[in-house]
Amino acid sequence: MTALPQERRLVTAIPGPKSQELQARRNAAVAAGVASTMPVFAARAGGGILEDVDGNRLIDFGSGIAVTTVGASAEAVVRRASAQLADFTHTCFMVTPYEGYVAVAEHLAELTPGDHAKKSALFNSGAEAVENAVKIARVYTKRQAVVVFDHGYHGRTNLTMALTSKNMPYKNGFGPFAPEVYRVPVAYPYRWPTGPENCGPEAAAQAIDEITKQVGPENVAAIVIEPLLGEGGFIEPGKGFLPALREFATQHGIVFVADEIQSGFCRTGQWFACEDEGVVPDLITTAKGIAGGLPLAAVTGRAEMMDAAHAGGLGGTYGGNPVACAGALGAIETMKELDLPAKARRIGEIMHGRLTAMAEKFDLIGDVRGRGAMMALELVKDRETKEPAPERTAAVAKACHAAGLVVLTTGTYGNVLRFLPPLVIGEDLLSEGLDIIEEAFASA
Ligand code: PLZ
Repeated sequence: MTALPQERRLVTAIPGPKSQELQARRNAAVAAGVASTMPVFAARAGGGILEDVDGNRLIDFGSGIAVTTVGASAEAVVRRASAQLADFTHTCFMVTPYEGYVAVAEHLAELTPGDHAKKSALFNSGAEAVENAVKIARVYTKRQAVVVFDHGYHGRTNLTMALTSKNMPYKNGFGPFAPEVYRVPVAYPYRWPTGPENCGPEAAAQAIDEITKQVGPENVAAIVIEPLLGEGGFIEPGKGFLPALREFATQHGIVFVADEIQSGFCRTGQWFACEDEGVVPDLITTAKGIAGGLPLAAVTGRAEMMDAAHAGGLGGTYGGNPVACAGALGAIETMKELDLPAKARRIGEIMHGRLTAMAEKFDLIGDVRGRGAMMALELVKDRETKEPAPERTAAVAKACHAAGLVVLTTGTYGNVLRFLPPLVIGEDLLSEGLDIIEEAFASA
């Protein structure tokens, strides 16, 4: 296997003829409900580059939605997963277990916040991990209510649709949704009525008041929150918000669940985003970055909570598949060897500097935010009214795509450009990607 050259290269228009051919086949064979950001078909990917079937090489600022943190063909992931493939693909951990699953659980206990005794259960997708965190919290507390937040995203299965705040495209027409889910305000500094300074404590007081008055803390099994909200628009809750909710959960015997599926595994410059304010969750859900692109997810948490479910109460045919576990061991090895939390902080520094400078030049940019390699721009029609600018956000993204840069949009109002490069991207590619973004703003 030859290494993929780490250079942007455009040899056709985007999409090229081969991608267009595949797109026609796709339109005939693949359900319309499954959409794609770009109509460009992948051939190879690695480092900071994604090569398409026409030979174009795109700079990757998406990582397949925050998954390929170590790159899409990291040496240790490929080596370990390939060896595992040759040994055996599957036995089912619930039939005859294997070491890789145990080793991943051991790493999760070591890497996640808190020095209490921890255990893990492995699953296939982020949504499945969140569903299982709720099952565990309910069986442990013998309570039913689950509290979630404005702008929160937790998945597309029935329960996780209920936990997710945004109707289009995630929920519209797909109800009825699971009961006993309660949504309260989140500390969104850019849009907090009294300003970003007061946002954390005020939003926490409001959320706690609503939980107390509308649900009753004694009925709440779990508070589920993304420490840095992903699909909602890369919202960093105002300082003090997460610690206040953590404290409230402790006072009332509520299980505090950090959904670190998007923000975890080095992405924000720490192993987990909740470390930023020293918040130690009871349960933590992980997926995406955990296994270098192979499908794996986990719930990790306090041993007494994780052990609350009866034997046979948790599981699934493929959960903790041996090839995915081998991939995770390769990804974790890479993160440690290359010190990827430090790499994410370095990426964050470079991006923050460049994006802040762009915000001084272009009025369209209302807010620059994020941490590490999880950065975003919120685009507004008017800086006073902060009216969201989703059409112009789509236009800037489209201009980036045409120039050979993969970028994603996000946010409740569809007006956020988000940047999630692989942490192994070279600094030259990183700044070239930022040049493309700047040019896209200039032309928008
Ligand atoms: N929790 C915080 O970010 C997945 C969704 C993409 P799955 N985010 C990307 C889409 O449009 O489907 C996510 C997340 C957080 C849960 C999930 C769900 O993870 O692996 O997609 O099920």
